[in-house]
Amino acid sequence: MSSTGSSAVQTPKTFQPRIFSGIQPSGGITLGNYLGALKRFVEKQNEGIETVYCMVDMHAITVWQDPEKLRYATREGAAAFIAAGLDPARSILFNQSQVSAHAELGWIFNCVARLGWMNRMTQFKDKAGKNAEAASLGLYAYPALMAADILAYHATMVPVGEDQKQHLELTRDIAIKFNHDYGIDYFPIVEPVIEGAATRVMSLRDGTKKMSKSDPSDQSRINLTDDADAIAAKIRKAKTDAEPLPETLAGLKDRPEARNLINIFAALSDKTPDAVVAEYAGAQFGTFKPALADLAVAKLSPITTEMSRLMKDPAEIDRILGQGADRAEAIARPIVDQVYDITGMIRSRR
Ligand code: AQP
Repeated sequence: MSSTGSSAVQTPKTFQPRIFSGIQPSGGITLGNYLGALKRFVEKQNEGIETVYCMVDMHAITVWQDPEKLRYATREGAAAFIAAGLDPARSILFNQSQVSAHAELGWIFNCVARLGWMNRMTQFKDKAGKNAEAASLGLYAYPALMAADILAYHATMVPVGEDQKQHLELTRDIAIKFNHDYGIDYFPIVEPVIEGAATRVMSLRDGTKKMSKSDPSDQSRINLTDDADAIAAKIRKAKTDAEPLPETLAGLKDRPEARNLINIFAALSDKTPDAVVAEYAGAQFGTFKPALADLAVAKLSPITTEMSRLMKDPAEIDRILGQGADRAEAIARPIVDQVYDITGMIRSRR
């Protein structure tokens, strides 16, 4: 019997490998989301690990979303997953709000996370900006809900881009504190999986800023819905410097825009940044940018085409999300029910 006094509670000592990750439908999917997340989500599925992926619509509303646009972006995000190679029969694909376990566990974690921890979250500071008083409480609490997204599945690995590292550390802290406070080894301590050449794709207009869906400038990003001409034009106009490409990667140290384009090339071509620099050593951007544009179009166009085909049948996307939600619920419900037992909540409606 555990220290909670509930005989219903069992202590899972080992956790089967399971991957969870998500994307916000807070706008169109960008090249950053594709290289930092989607592409790698599909690789993980193909490695044969159990994979659970989610359009995190409840995270999206931490900043204002027009309801029709939110529905559209959720379907479009799901279409991007499938077009990028996700198989809804092998992976679980759903939208967060259809599985109430996320919100329920999110509340419990609001009571586990400490204000001091939340105050250190740099993404809140970045997103709330100078007018933090006007930011939603949800934006502040976002990382606790993210911890719930992951831990409601006892997920052990979370592939994300570099920007989510701090939130995953918080997820670990929440799991450790919950396990400690209730004297039970209940939640796994998750491992962030931040790998590849493009863990942080930068804005095409400013190599020190992350490429983001919500950047006011459309020129700052490549959207998965951009056509070949738009992709080529954005790469042609991408900010760079006047120097040719160096002989080695070390030569890109203080050249964030050039480094970003090399990383994008490497990630799209499944090469290392070192190999790409070696290939284009001494080249001017007048040579490198068209090569990058051709590569980006070749890799992204099939995805764009498939996305627009899938978007013609929104009912089919909703059906896939609904089926995924049923499968997600089957995993998360018993885990969250056990949390109620552990924390001393009476559940007598069975
Ligand atoms: N620029 C990026 N480079 C690499 N990975 C990225 N990710 C996001 N931007 C980049 C990764 O994509 C996944 C989903 O992110 P998200 O949609 O949950 O939210 P985000 O990180 O806040 O992405 P955006 O595009 O910047 O959205 P907005 O503008 O709405 O805030 C995550 O794994 C993330 O690391």
